Amino acid sequence: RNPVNLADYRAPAYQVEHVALDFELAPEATIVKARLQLRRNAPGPLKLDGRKLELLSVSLNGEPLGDNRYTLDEDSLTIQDVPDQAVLETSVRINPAANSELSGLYTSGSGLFTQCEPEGFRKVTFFPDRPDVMARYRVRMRADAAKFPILLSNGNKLSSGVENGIAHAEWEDPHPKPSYLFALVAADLVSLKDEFTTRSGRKVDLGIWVERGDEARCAHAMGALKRSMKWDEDIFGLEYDLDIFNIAAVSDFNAGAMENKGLNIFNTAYVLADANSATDMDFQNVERVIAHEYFHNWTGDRVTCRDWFQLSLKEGLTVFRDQEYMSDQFSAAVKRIADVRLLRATQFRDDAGPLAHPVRPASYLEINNFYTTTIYEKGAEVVRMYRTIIGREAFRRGMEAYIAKNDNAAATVEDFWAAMQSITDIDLKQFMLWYEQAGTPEITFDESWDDAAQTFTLTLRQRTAPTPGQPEKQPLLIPVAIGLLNQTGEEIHAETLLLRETEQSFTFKLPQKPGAVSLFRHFSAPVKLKGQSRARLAFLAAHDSDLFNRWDALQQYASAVLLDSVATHQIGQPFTLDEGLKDAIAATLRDATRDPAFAAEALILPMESLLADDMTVVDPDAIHLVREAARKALGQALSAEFHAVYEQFANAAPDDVSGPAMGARALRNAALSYLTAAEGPAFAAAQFTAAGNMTEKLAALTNLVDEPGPARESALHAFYTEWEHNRLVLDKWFSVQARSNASDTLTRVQALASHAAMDLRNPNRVRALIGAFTANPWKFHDKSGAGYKLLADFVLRLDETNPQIAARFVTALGLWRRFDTKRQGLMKAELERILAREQLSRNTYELASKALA
Ligand code: DPP
Ligand code: ZN
Repeated sequence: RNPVNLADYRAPAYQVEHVALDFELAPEATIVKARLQLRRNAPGPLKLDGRKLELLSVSLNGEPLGDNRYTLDEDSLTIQDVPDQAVLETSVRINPAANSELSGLYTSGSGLFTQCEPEGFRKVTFFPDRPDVMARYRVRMRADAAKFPILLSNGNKLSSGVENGIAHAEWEDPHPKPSYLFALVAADLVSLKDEFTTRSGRKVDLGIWVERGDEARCAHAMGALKRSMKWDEDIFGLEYDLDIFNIAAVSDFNAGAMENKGLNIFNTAYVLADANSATDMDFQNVERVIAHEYFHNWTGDRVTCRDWFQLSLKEGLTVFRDQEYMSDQFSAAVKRIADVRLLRATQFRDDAGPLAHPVRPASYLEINNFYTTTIYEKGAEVVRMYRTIIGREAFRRGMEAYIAKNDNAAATVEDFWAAMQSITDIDLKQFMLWYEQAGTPEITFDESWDDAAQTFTLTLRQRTAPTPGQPEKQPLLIPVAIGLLNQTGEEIHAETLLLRETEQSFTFKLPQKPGAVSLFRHFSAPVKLKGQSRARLAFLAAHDSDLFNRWDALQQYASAVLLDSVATHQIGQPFTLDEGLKDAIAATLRDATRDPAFAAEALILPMESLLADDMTVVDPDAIHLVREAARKALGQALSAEFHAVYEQFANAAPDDVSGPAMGARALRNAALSYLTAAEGPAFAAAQFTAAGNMTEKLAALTNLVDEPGPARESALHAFYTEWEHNRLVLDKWFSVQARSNASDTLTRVQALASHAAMDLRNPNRVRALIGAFTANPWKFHDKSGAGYKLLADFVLRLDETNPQIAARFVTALGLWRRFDTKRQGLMKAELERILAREQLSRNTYELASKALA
């Protein structure tokens, strides 16, 4: 098992100028003929990637090649002595029905779909399957018209029709693209159609292709697509560049969606949504993912990556773009809060464990293991920091320079950096470290006031802990957005500082001694800020004009007092509610009308996993008991206030998915959680019965499943009976049980694992059960070790069919060093059991071995 290293990058020996593909499609035996126009680019033989392909014929410049002219192994076809200009033709047979990895060409339901990123195209045909080989494609397809009436590929459609029961179609993509952006769909689908006229007047036909009966649930996705197209023109001046934009939805899909040029392929979970079956969160996810994939048309497709080490070049940038889009659609502060919550809960954890890696890794065994929150979300933070450092206007010009310079090319993160550096005088050299150094910097600070000079001095220190392979870290260039508040909480100064040194002081001349400094406003850098006193946090939670920091101060305050309670619990003392926390929650409730969505976020106590991150030895039981005790005590102490909020915000129309309506429901559901903790399941049961949409229904069910008994059973039964035939809703039925705090969660999850509706081939269903279960720290870390065993069993079963999904779950065992010795032993034993399996996939091997190292 040899790693791939960034340092070993070599340009491809041949470029492919044009590809003609011919598909005779059938689920069990598809014939793919490829005609490649080759042009020499660098010294070396012609090496084509190919996996699980049955080679039928190969010819060079029209001459069939005997098997003495090439070497064929499991992964490649190599031909020596190829002229500098040549036409290579191959013909292969593949079996999409047997493709359970869901990469390459595979069957889902009765249709055929592709997923080629990152290395799926090599399972379709022999090809230099690397992103720096960009070609123009022409695709012909033929298939049984009764089963596959719809034949789609990238670009514009040249022709289609039916002859003698055989459907045929021909597509051409005028833009050169890497093979990972190739797409093909052959299925019996129907479409919701619409159109969009770009700002220069190009009329674009839009189509969202889904199974019959699902058309009615595509309206939100279509709206999101048109909003995204307009937004990218308005904000970045980027316009769509083909006459057709299609989206096809598929039920079995490893990821969320895929940005194939002109033909995005989506997990149904990110397309289908109506108020009856989808929660507000689902609606927002559809909006976000539609935007994300659409934005890739420029940041990913027109400008692509030179190699997979540069993955964040397209993903970090495109996540940043979808974050900005979403914050323009809804509340910017609430969006920032949600993004930072995710970053801390997943990326900060990864960064602190054995799987930590830089935004641009230097080496990998299996690239599929690097579609991580570090590449995506930390990558987005890196892009955001450029903007914070050089300013919005300069950033926009930097983006223009980046696109103009790298259009139709395969770029590196240095190219992005160079574009930004080209339009600013600020020295960005040091900024490259953000791509190269893993780990989350920790920031501490000191402050002093000189009364005579009327100056305030802020000293900031940065330190990044060692990560695997990187024992020594250098100081980073960190933008620190600050606000200085006076004694009554009014802002007297705001500025963005650039921290470059390990320790650096900044002095301000001020009319008066500040009351408090608000640091890292709007989370201006992905760092951990340490050492804020509780008094300071309480003050900022009450006064900061930066809404993000106001929320964050309350979170940090709550974390501190809950962790105190964990310590008291561990020495056998009873729980007492902190008065400051009670006051802050009461103030949030009093203020709720001003911004209900913000209030809903502020009411949520820090997640168990986040509290765990701040403990030297994680005690999942104590964390859970304390957090629940706090929820209950707050619900009791502020009963009248929670009731009032619950009543006051009951008026949003069930099918209204505007920001204010979603905010009202979020706030109400936050109150419901406290009311249930304090007063039992009556409210949740009533809400379950009265619910007018899925948001209300699922929130009620989430509260009901925590308590074993008839209320839970009848609600689960009713939900199952109503939604048995809707896969996406049935996923919710699985995950709500896997997330439950009830005493019998483990046995229920075990039973659900062999439920008739459990489907190992369907990644959404597996994630709904196992992904949700690992997000339930109290149950997953049950001290019996049963949770670990259940997970490892799944990893081993899935590894045989879908290694990409299997490997993902290994990360849940990666943090074993953080636990007590008993749990450590149990977690390690499961990792060792996984590694002991013969024929383990490269995916799972890489993560399990790194987790143990
Ligand atoms: N490239 C995809 C994305 O949009 C992942 N499969 O993130
Ligand atoms: Zn993406």
